[in-house]
Amino acid sequence: MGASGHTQQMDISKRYTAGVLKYAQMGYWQPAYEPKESDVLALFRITPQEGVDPEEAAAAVAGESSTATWTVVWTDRLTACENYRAKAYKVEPVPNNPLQYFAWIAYELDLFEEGSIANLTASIIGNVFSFKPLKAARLEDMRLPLAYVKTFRGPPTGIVVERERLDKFGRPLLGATTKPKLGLSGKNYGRVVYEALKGGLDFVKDDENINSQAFMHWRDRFLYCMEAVNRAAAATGEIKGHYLNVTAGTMEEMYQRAEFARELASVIVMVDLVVGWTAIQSLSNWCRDNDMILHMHRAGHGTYTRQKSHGVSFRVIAKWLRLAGVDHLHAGTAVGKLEGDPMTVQGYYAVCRESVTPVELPRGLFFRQDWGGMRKVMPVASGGIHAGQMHQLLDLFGDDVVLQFGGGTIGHPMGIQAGATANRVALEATVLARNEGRDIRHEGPDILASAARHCKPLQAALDTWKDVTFNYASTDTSDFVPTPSVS
Ligand code: RUB
Repeated sequence: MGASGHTQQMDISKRYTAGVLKYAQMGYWQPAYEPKESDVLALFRITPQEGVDPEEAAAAVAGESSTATWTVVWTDRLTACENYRAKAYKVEPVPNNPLQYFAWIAYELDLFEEGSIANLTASIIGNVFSFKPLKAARLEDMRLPLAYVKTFRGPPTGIVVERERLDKFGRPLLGATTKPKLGLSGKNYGRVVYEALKGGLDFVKDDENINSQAFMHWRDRFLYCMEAVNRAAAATGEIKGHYLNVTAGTMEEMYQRAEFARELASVIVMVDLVVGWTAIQSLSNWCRDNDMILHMHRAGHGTYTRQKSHGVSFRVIAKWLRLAGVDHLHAGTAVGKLEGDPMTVQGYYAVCRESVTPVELPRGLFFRQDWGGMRKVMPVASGGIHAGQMHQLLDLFGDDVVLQFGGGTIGHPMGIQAGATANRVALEATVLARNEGRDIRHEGPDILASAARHCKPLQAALDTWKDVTFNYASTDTSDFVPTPSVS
């Protein structure tokens, strides 16, 4: 593959003579190469154009994501080019998909600046996704060598310290996203927050698109929300929080908002993925210096993570975000309104929570990833879930997760406090049953029904939402096992 029409097959002894060589001939296909412990590894799913040899396509991805261009350049010889060239070392057909191939690529560690996701991504996903000889490309997974992992600071707080600060153990945390997403005034917004926290939730959350609009400027929101947090904490004796979204148009403005959140004694701030890698790393540093939990809403990710043939898998985004340093990360529900195959989603949770993420093909994990003691990220399950699914959520995700019910709290027929109480009682009943050794996956509906006999809000939640499902086939499923979606 090269500039089509001009491609010359040249004698390899003339490697540095001006002209066009295949990427494989330029040294980017090395099937005998054995990756080193210190290499950055990437697995791409590629769909070559008709007639393009998959090994050449893999070499082209290696070339364009490291040192190559479309033609020979003599200036290669001014560098340690044999080292700096990425090496495509394996190509294999994707199971049950004759048009696609997995291409395995190794990168020398020297190619990357320490502690910079911006730099890593500029190489790995910089050019290759627009490359004409490929119909499509997707970054499926990465292995970051320990030496590189240790150049990042990771989550500012982490799961263990978050639980200690909040004094909440042995169960998932409960949250809710304030609804409607846009339009409430500060005072009404604060009321929603108070009701949800007082009713039993641990956290309430700004939505991704709440920043500082005319109907509610950010300072009003922060003031009313923190009044709600403080009143609910006083009324319940529990530590409460509201994720104050500091997303803004400039870094200066984000710092200003974060600092006001700190002055008001918030335990947590929030930011949207759309602010970009450098802004995320800077805010993470600020959170570390200010003992603040950082909640990450993955706004926008579906534009490039969802389709299996093109883009970047969310498992890779989750790896980058753990390095960049977030404490909470929206990682999917498997049972709610948004895309999420159950095993694929469990793979994201493993990226967030394991000390060493193992290879598990059915969960989409292609590499063993040693996190080198880096703090763990609390995954957040959010999007179209309700109390009647509590047993499924606990069974799928265990304790270290925030379960967030926005509509499933605020839309409760008896009011917001009742909605929160329904979720808290459903959670505690299910955790108790699990701890007593019951099979919550199968007995869950009975466990919830008997808890509801003593809790009218839970009964109303079960009655209202019992038939609601989002039973559509997932698009991002494992290539290695079929997994039925959970409704
Ligand atoms: C939650 C909601 C959030 C999504 C984001 O509202 O819409 O913005 O959780 O998705 P509700 P994800 O609980 O009413 O559905 O968590 O997958 O990034």
